[in-house]
Amino acid sequence: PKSSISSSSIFHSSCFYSLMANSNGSTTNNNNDLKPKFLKVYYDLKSDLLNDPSYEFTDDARDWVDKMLDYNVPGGKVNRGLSVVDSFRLLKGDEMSEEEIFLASTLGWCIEWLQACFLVLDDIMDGAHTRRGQPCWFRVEKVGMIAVNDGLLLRNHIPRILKKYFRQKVYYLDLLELFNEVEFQTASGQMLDLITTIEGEKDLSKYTLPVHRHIVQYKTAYYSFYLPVACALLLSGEKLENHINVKNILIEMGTYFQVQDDYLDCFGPPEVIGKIGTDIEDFKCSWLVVQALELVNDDQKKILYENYGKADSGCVEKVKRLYKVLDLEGVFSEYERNSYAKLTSSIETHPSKAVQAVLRSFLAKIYKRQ
Ligand code: GRG
Ligand code: NA
Repeated sequence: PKSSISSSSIFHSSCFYSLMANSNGSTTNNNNDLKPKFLKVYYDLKSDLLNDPSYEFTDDARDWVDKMLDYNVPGGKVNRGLSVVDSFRLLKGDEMSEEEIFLASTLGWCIEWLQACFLVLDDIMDGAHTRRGQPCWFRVEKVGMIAVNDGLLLRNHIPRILKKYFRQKVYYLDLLELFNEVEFQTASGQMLDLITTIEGEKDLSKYTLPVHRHIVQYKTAYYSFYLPVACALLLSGEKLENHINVKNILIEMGTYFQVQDDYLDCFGPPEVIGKIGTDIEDFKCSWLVVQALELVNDDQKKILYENYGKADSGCVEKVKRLYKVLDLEGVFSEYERNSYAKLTSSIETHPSKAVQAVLRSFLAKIYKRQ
């Protein structure tokens, strides 16, 4: 089943990458050489896993895992992974030791491992064809449904990495619980997304604001926005239960980010968003259709029900025209202004200047997309 939530969620659009690029086209990174250092850590972690003393690899087994990891783990934008290092640097307030850079990078890669697991499994569920500019892993010759098992392996690599480098830390249990919790939230969000789009039961009346919000928060905001900062907090010796507020703020930012993604799918110029949106044709549970359903009169509702989810340019045009009539552009700018103002004021009330800096850095990245 195709995922119902608009396009592909958080950190997806190529414009997110471009907003992180400065005028020279290079990636903005206050601590100049953090990204190369981060990228190198992948090879250390892969080598640890391939030489795991508790498993006797055959040459073929080692070779498979090696290729599977290279195919699925690096090669994305690594926004989530790098966010751990960036956030930790802001929390520390000064230079990080080489050891600290390594540990922060390792936690960042654990998130990228989780991401790889999600992508491998999600592409199977979606029947997708390409991912990161190459065939989906399960489409690769000889892989097929072995990809399901590879997804499980990717997930199981995370506690092995954590055990090797964090076993002695006082926050070890908190880290394990954090990853377990976030995995549960993501899989639950994925489930809701899947069951609202069961083939043959497609029904616009299931698309409501609370459902949209629930899917976005569980399926993407926890692992994409909260998890990187939670890892950085644990690494700085903070207790997560003292940061419920930080969690709420990040979940709110993740929600806004997805709403913006939904909005741009329809209203963003293709040359800016790097793709031609197809949320309307694909019957996605986009923020736009959910807002439209709130605002329509009976005649307009009929137009929506008759034209949404049809792969026909005339139908798509009718839906877009209705969005204009309902002034969804205005509704979006209003939502954007409100959420920015709310987030800014919650950030200001936070007692720690360092935590404020972390939250502001996320805010600056996501509210500057256009
Ligand atoms: C782990 C047991 C278990 C179940 C997981 C598969 C699943 C249940 C959930 C997956 C839902 C999910 C998060 C799908 C991926 C969403 C997606 C396409 C994200 C794209 O993120 P980007 O743009 O990608 O950051 P890159 O390529 O940059 O990493
Ligand atoms: Na990424």
